[in-house]
Amino acid sequence: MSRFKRVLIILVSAVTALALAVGGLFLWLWNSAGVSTVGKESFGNELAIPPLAQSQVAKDGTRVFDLRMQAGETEFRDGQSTSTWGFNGAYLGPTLRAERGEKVRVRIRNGLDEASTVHWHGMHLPAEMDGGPHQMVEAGGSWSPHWTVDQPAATLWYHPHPHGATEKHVQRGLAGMFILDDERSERLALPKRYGVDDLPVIVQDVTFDGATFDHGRGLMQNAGFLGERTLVNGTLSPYQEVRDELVRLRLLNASTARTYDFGLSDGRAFSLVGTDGGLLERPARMERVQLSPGERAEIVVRMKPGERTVLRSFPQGNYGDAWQRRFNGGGDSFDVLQLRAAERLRPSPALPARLGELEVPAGDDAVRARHFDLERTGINGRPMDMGRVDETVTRGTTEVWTLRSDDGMPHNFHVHDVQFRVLEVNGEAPPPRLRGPKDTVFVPHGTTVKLAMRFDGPADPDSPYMYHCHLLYHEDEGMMGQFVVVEKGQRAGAPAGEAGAPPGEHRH
Ligand SMILES: [Cu+2]
Repeated sequence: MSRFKRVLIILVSAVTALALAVGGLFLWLWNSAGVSTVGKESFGNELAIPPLAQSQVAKDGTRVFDLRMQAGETEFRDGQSTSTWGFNGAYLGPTLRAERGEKVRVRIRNGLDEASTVHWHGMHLPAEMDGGPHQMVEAGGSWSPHWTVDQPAATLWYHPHPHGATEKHVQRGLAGMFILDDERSERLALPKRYGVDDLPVIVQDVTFDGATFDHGRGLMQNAGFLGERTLVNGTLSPYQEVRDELVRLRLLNASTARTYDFGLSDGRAFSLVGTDGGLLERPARMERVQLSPGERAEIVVRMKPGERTVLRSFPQGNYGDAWQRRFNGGGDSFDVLQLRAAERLRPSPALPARLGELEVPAGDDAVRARHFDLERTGINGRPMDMGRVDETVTRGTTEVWTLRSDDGMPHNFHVHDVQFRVLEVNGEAPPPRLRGPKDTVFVPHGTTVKLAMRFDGPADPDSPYMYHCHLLYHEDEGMMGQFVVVEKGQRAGAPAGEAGAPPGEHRH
């Protein structure tokens, strides 16, 4: 054999071996990327129900709550203690509850050893009370935001929002529900006994490494952290006894990057009665409701005596291409919560045919259109800058905002202060699950979403509200922008560039 032939054979063998190795590595990555807990959960733990927060009513009628951010230890599994953070406890926080028209004040103390914030997700309130990255609460410090509840009954939530560290603070356990009531919601024949037939369902995904949380991201996971299991209200493998024919689940996706498509394991339909910002006009029957991080849905499930069914998250058809479904969680499935009906169930009244009027604008009176290109590297090509106001909005006006996501990965979009109406998804009327008041909307790759929202103030040219991707890894990386609400003709001020820094002293 000539020397040339020998070299050629060696080269071809080497290239073949390399190709096989790369192919094998890819196959291994592909096969190890998907996650499913369907059929694997034992449902051995009774669901924890976050306590309703205590409050006092001050002389001027203000309802006052106390929240303390603190570090602690949580036993998610017997005998294994995990370091966690929580409000008034080791993990998550109590459920705050207030009525429309009430004045509320929340006295927050930061008992952690680092600065954080508390943001009221979905709440209509003055920008300086919003708890965004400009309202930092130093370690050991306190903050006492107050406002008047001026929006319909809804399932809102609270969580930290420190720029660049939100993912970490939420993952460690800082999150809680904030339920609003109003005259209509109190009158309607909906299940409403908290913890009995009206259940908070806070869903988070986690991975454990021994007793500790493993917050590492997989090789191809550009959506952010995707956990291997789910928790509900901090309970692993949970079950809930149901003693009523109808049970209302207030679903909150408090995961940092994972989108779920919730349904029941036996395929039964349920009634969607509320979205992020409150009740729909009428209940909508469906078998699935998709929730990206930060979104909520209130569903009512009908149970038969003695039966069991499981709240499940199913693989998602609209999530993106095969690559995204595989590596970014769209193909994953989870058995989330088992419902166990008692042998005898209390009869529940039929659901009302009408729930009420939507207060979100239809968009026909919009005075301004804005466009937002959603890219991981920044919105409209610009990464977040604390000292830059991106959009200036006139108080008392309606606007139409168009979102476009086209960079290959899933995103969503959350706007502070307002609830919006989804007008269109890819040029068509939105599906029923998007027809209620919303503050967060899923925008998978290749999607255009059109929203209408009204900015009723108050005006504050110096304090911005945020809009951002609520996949917290993206948000922390800079997929966020700022808007201020001003009086007609007024100009935006200069927000502090860094927390605590006076205007004009921006650090870059
Ligand atoms: Cu994103």
